[in-house]
Formats: sequence, structure tokens, C-alpha cells
Amino acid sequence: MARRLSDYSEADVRVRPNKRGSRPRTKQRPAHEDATPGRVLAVDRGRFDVLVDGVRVRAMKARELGRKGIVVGDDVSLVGDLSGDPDALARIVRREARTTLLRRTADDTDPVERVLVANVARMLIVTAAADPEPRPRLIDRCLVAAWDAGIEPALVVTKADVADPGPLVAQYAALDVPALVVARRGDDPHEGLDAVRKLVSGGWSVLVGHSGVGKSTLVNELVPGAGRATGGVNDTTGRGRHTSTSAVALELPGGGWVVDTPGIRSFGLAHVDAEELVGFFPDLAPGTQECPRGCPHEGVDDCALDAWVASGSAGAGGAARLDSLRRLLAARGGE
Ligand SMILES: Nc1nc2c(ncn2[C@@H]2O[C@H](COP(=O)(O)OP(=O)(O)OP(=O)(O)O)[C@@H](O)[C@H]2O)c(=O)[nH]1
Ligand SMILES: [Mg+2]
Repeated sequence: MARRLSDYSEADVRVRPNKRGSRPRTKQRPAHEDATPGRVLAVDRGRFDVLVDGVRVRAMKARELGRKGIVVGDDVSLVGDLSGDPDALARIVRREARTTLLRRTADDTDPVERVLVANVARMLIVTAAADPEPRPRLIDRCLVAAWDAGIEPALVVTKADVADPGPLVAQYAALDVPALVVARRGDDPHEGLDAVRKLVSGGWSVLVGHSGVGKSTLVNELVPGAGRATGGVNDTTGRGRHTSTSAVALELPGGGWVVDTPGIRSFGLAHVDAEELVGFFPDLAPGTQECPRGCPHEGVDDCALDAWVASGSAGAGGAARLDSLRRLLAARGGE
């Protein structure tokens, strides 16, 4: 019997079979339930070093991951050749959920985020007492980024043999953040290294800071045989030479991992909510209780933070910290 067009229902419409078989094309990707878990230790031009059951495996990203970023510290799942042979190349088919994610933007209004590292519990903000000169505003930004990401920050002041680290440490004394000082005398390893070793032992930590502050030098001392290249500081500009060019995770002899990263010039915080910023200055935040409702804490005369800092409630670094906070708030306005 002939059917009229109106007799057809949508259920009759045949899905065009795909070229490989009769199964309709769906958005479903293969589940790769048999994939093996691993953690990314290094990323270099589209190739990844992944630790799989104690073996270092080279891998590339499977096409199905598309533009999904994978960074040092990421937990991933792999298929393919996991032998770790020099010519073997496995495929990363999945990126697992991240416990922490350290991000920054080029400036405070830039929507493009760069992910630095995933799944670290601690951030060592490395600053030199001199050569290059400390830049507290960068430290303040790193602190905000760490707390925003749920990462425990600590300050490590290097080159205490070159200049007195006291004033810098005093500036942060009001914060509940460990501040460690290290100095190098002659060819010996850093004085004060034991405290750093204790701080990073067991977990995953990332070292961040300007170029030339001594991140890779510290990593080489913490991880014998790490072989990270180090570079001097330019005599004329006083700046580092950007010796390290990519992030690498290295295993500590006593357990735990440290991630050495390339020197940064800035730490954009476009991804951090302006309303939350004050909360990431715990030495200042209590002072806002006396502020008028809706106080922007910046560009107004009746903000209570000025009196809070003047009374010494925010410690020796209060004025500089308030200046940092206000610059961050102003930058939000797109200045
Ligand atoms: N005097 C002195 N020099 C140090 C100390 N720590 C590191 N240095 C020197 O500082 C220079 C820079 O050290 P690096 O370890 O390469 O610095 P970095 O932070 O890894 O730099 P980038 O990789 O460029 O980001 C090297 O010449 C080190 O020998 C220190 O405590 N005292
Ligand atoms: Mg380095």
C-alpha cells in the first residue's frame, strides 16, 4: 500500500550511516575506559612527559581533546605504547579533574588566561633580596593568585648574602604566610635550604618569581641531578636572562615534587573577581568593616583602610600593601 508523505513520522527518518559502518554519527567519544592514569611532568612543543606507574612516558594529545589545555601537574589518562622506550609515543585521551589550577593573564583586563600549573598544593614565591630588586607588587599579585586558586603560598627570599632581606620580610610579617630566607656563600648550597626542603617535602609545589631570582638554583639544590640551567643577572639592567623557558616537575629525594617555572614579568589577575580582591589581602580586609556601604576602597576619601593602615593594624607593610590593592582595583576599571 502506498504511503502518503503525511504518514511518515520522524522516527522513520533514516540517519545517514557514517562511512565506517552502520552506526549513526554521534557526539559520543570513545570512553577509553581501559586508559592508564599518569601525571604530566613536562610540556615541550606539543609533546608531554608523563609519569605512568613510575615510568616516564612520552605522549601527544589525542585529537579528540581538541584545544583542551594540558599543563604540568595535570592528571591524564593515556593509551598506546606506555613502555617508556625512547621512540615510543603514547596518546593522552583524557584530562582528569584538577584540584588546583594556577592561572594568570597578560594584564588585568585581558580575557586570555594562561594556565601555569595544575594540582600543586603550595606556591613558593621566590624573590631576591637584591639582583634583581624585589618587586613587592608582584609578590602581592602572586599571593592573590595563590589564595584564589586554593594554593598555600610561602615567600622565599634568596640572595640574603647580597642584601639585607629584613625589610622585605617585615613587610609581610602581618600575614600568616611562611617567609624563608636563603643565602649563598661561596660554592656551598644555600644557607637556610633545610627549611625550604621541609616546606616542600611530600607534596607538589611550584616556584614562581622574576627571572634571575634563583628558582632553578634552588631546584638544583633540592633535587640532586636536576640539571636545570641557571643564568646570571645582566649587570647593566639588573634583570634576569630568562634562562628557564618551560615548566618542569622534578622529584624530591625524600618524596614530593617541585615545579620549576620560567621567570615572569607580570601576573595579570583578570580572572579574579574585583569584589573578592580585598578578601585576598587578609591584613587589610578587617579594616573594611568601618567603610561606608559599597565602598570601592579606591579613589574615594572616606575609605576606612587609610585609617586602618595609619594605626599600624596592617603591620609594617600596610601602606605598600594598600597601594598594591588600590592599583589592582584601579586596573579593574580598565585604566
Ligand atoms: N649571590 C647569590 N646568587 C644567587 C643566589 N641564588 C641564585 N643565585 C644566582 O642568581 C642567578 C640566577 O639564578 P637562576 O637560578 O638561574 O634564576 P631563575 O629564577 O631560575 O631565573 P629564570 O630561569 O630566568 O627565571 C644565578 O647566577 C645564580 O647563581 C643566592 O642566594 N645568592
Ligand atoms: Mg630558571
